[in-house]
Amino acid sequence: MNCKLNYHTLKLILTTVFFGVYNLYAQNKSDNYSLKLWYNQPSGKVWENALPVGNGFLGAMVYGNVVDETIQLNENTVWSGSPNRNDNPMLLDSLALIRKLIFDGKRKQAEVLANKAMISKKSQGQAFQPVGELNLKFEGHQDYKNFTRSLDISKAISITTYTVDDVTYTREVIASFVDRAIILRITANKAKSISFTAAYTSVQPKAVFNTNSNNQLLIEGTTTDHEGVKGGVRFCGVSLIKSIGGNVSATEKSILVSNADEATIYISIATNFNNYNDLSGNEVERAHQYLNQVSVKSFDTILKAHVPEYQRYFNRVKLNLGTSEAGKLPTNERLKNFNSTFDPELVSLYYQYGRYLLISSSQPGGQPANLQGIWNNKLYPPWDSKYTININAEMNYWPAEKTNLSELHTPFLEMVKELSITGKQTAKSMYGARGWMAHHNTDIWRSTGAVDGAFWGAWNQGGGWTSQHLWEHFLYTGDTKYLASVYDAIKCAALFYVDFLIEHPENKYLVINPDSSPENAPEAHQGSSIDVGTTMTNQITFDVFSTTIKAAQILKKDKQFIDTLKQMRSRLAPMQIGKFSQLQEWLDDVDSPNDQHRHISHLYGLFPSNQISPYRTPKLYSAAKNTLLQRGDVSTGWSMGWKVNWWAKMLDGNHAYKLIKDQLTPVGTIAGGGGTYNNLFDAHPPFQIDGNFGCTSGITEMLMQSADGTLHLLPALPDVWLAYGSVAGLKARGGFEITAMEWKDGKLMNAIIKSDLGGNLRLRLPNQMKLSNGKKINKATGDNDNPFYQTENIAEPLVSEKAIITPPQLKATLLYDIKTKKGSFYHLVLAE
Ligand code: FUC
Repeated sequence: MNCKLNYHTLKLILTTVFFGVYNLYAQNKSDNYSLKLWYNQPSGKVWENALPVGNGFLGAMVYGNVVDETIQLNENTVWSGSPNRNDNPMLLDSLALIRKLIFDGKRKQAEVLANKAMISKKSQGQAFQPVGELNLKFEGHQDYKNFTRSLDISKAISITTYTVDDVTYTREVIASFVDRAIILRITANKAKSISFTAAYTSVQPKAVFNTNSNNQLLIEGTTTDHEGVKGGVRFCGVSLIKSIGGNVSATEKSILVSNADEATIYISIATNFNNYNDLSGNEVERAHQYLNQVSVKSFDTILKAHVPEYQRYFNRVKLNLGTSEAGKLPTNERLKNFNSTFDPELVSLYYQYGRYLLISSSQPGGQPANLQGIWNNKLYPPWDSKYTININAEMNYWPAEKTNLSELHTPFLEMVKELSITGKQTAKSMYGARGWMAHHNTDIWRSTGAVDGAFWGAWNQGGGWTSQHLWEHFLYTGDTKYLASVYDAIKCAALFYVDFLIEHPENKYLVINPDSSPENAPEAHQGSSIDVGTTMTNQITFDVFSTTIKAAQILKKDKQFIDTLKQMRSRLAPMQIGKFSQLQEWLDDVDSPNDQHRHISHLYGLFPSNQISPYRTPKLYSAAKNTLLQRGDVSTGWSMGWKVNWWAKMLDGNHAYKLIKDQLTPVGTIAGGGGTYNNLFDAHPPFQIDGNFGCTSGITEMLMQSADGTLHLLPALPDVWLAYGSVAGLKARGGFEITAMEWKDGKLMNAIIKSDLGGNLRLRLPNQMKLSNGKKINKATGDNDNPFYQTENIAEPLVSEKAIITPPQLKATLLYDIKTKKGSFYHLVLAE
């Protein structure tokens, strides 16, 4: 069968079939509202009204205030403290007793002891901190009209315009993706109209402000001491203001610009941070070096390089879910109206905003996106704006691979590699185990100790879960050289489990003890979270072993170790279906059907893992659905973001869409839940970026899934999107790219798939398709031999006598096989 297309035919098809439609759609619009956040009011004092720009190293929140403009500044390595560890080695002596107490059901006593012997006596994790604010004062601009401010996420630029006395002023702000700087240009449509004063302020107690003879504005300081760790990150910010016409002068702490035709502010910030263990850099030299490089260029030159560099990532994915009149209003009004009008463009905007935020907060060589990405104005932000690795930090990276931003996964993967070094000492000193581990939090110092109290901090699966990202990156890229480079971290995550698993005295399963199911506790355990053999932990252990086995097989390594892992894996507890027909969260059947806890950790097996499937494990699928229904929809932002993914995996597009509606509700208007701020930041509340990323991932899972042995197109379209839609550029495991895909009246009409790695492409499709050259596609037969699509056999669940298993009623799908060639495109069209 010759289903290969040559490149030129493909280009033609792409243009006519897909982009033709897309362009038509774009032309029908008077303005490109679809990729813009915009407002008719300044932010005032509300940080969550301001608009974020960032380049992975620097972040800024642009308030768009007329008289007192504020550009709030972050640099990704400005954290409290300095290199430190926070293990509590007392645990080693108490471990046996804690384990015994837990096995004896004395969980409360075990928790008291764990609080003493396990929880860190040192840092509970350090805080991501702001640098300060650049304030611009525009005297005489009180009476303005024609105000708008916007963030164009197709170009990564924020623009504020307004008119005073018939002079129209425009301020443009970018965080350059080429230069390590934030640049702001102020223009006016009348010469000599621009006058303002610029000065830094900061919540950093040790910040010092100055100007120098070159009319540069300086802010320097050292971050704070925190929880007994000396503040050691020195930061230096230098801003240079250049004007065309007029005059620039300096006072002791501010720069004055008067009667200029145009002004450009170049903002550079650097620190002494080299890595988690080394603060020997020179922040002053660095900041001046970045400034010198950028300030010789005009704003136009910088913008001309910035936009394509940003679009190199952003333009890889296009999403069209339809348009409506509702999309013409300012973003805050659209958010307010979303639940009562049909505004499909707000969903595509929110989706692309998730990608924008990842591109802006996570760039190779920089720190991973933290709880607030790279945007924080508080000295001690909620949960320190660090990395919570019992869900939140992982969620940040769910969209990375599938929305075609694979390189942007790297900062997280680098962090995991560093944790595999720091976490080795924790495994040894606290648990007497080989390998590496981490508890539920980490920070820029890659701390791996247990923090915050045993209720939360006794969870010891941070290494296991984060290590799965190393493997996922391989599943998308197929890069064996990369796999070899991270194999040690993958293997040593497993080694920790080999040493730490222990036989349960009653049921003889291999279990983790002490254990917990993140931040939840059943009433039957007297409110104690500390436990043994929880479902999520068993699932993570299963994945850690399975991926290590596969990685070792691919790299032809460690035969004996593979045997050990296989043997131990077979002794893990199976999943269980309890008396309320739910998937059990704990080893004993103690879940309450009224529990609405935001963490539903035992559904890790449904997503992001793939142990529960409608096709392979129908009983577990049925139980997982009951659990989702019992736990309810409305919750914190990230929890709702996770639920969009789960309902997509349930193949229930309408329920997934219901969660999108809950998420796209103005913060404070949904009782007991999160929602969204005016700037489309997700609300826990407070602001937490994971919900943005989780929802972007979930929307992708509604359109395409690639974890269950097949590449499944349109698995969970909600009714509201059935009429028409298209998406281009999504990535699937095994190096497949959905170069274009279009549906109409619920039917998949067109799909062009590129194969980067070759191998069998097993498609699961909602309707019959043929190749564009008229040839039939082969029906799938036997197992899918594509190595990136291998699924694991899951043990039969134990089912309570009281459980009712409802067999899933699934829409019919068709399975096809295409033997693909590396680098080739395959174009499928509807077969009537
Ligand atoms: C976990 C969650 C909280 C919050 C925090 C940062 O502890 O349970 O809801 O998101 O992380």
